[in-house]
Amino acid sequence: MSTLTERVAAGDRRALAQLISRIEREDPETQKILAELHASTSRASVVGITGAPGTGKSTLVNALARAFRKGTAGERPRTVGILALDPSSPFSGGAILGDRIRMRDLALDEGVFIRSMASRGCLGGLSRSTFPAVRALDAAGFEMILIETVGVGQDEVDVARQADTVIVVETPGLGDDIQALKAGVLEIADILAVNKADQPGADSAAESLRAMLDRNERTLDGWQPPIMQTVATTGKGVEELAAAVLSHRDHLARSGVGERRERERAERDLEERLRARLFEHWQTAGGNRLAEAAEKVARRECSPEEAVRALLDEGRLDKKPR
Ligand SMILES: Nc1nc2c(ncn2[C@@H]2O[C@H](COP(=O)(O)OP(=O)(O)O)[C@@H](O)[C@H]2O)c(=O)[nH]1
Ligand SMILES: [Mg+2]
Repeated sequence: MSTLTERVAAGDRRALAQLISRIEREDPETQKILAELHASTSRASVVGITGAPGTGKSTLVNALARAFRKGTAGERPRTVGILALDPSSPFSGGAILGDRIRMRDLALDEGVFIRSMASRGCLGGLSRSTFPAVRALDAAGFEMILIETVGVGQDEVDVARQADTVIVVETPGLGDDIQALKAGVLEIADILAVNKADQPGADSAAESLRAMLDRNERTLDGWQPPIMQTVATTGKGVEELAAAVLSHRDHLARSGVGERRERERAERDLEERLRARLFEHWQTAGGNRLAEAAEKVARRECSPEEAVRALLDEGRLDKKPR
């Protein structure tokens, strides 16, 4: 077992930071380390926080982390890992002073690990390194893992798939704009937070969201997504939000939905890995004339069906799939 594995499993923060950097660089060595760490994972609750820029996600993540650290409503304090996938996040240093000050004590807390992950302008690269980073945080013993993602695109949906609980953050004053919300947003929400509830229109925003949720057809798995009002800057409503996250976690455990999702996640993950490996295998077995075949298909010299048959013959796998 590599020493980095042992150090991460023992909760060594520097080792954890190193491992996440390696994950970001897609260092092939991380495959082995993550494999070794696998048995130490799966104690953490993964919470995705998503919503449009400026809705207060970073501030809310900061406030939520404090609430979990303190322990709310008879709950014990928990350790918190934060992954900020938002390049403008105060966690990444790009913030106005007041926000940075608010985050400072958190950064000094030994029970909190904050990491911002750059996307390097590579779509999909974001979520590719996010999941391994979550595994690393989990293996290092962080109990609540908060992932901040910006906007709601495919990346966010992918990240949401990896999360146990998704909080979608909205703000008051949505008015009719709320109709413009992408349907996908509500589909992934386990909890809705109307943040900036100190501003006018919070109640009506909450009502509109409720109406939309009720119309929305989705598999609820026995869970009715609560709509919480929060003021992230003062912490108002944040303990309640933290309690809702824990109550969703309990629901996942009690109903068996959590286990089912974990199995489905593992299956998707294995399928992806298998596809990649089979493709590699085929390529190294001589199936490297993809471009040539594509040209023939484009020139109508052969059909895609024929091309695939020929390509499979070229890159014949030792064992044919049954
Ligand atoms: N009035 C008010 N401002 C807030 C609240 N939460 C966050 N903000 C402010 O909104 C701005 C954007 O917050 P930020 O957390 O960076 O939003 P993000 O882009 O969604 O991560 C910052 O200036 C925050 O101080 C809130 O509940 N009420
Ligand atoms: Mg942010």
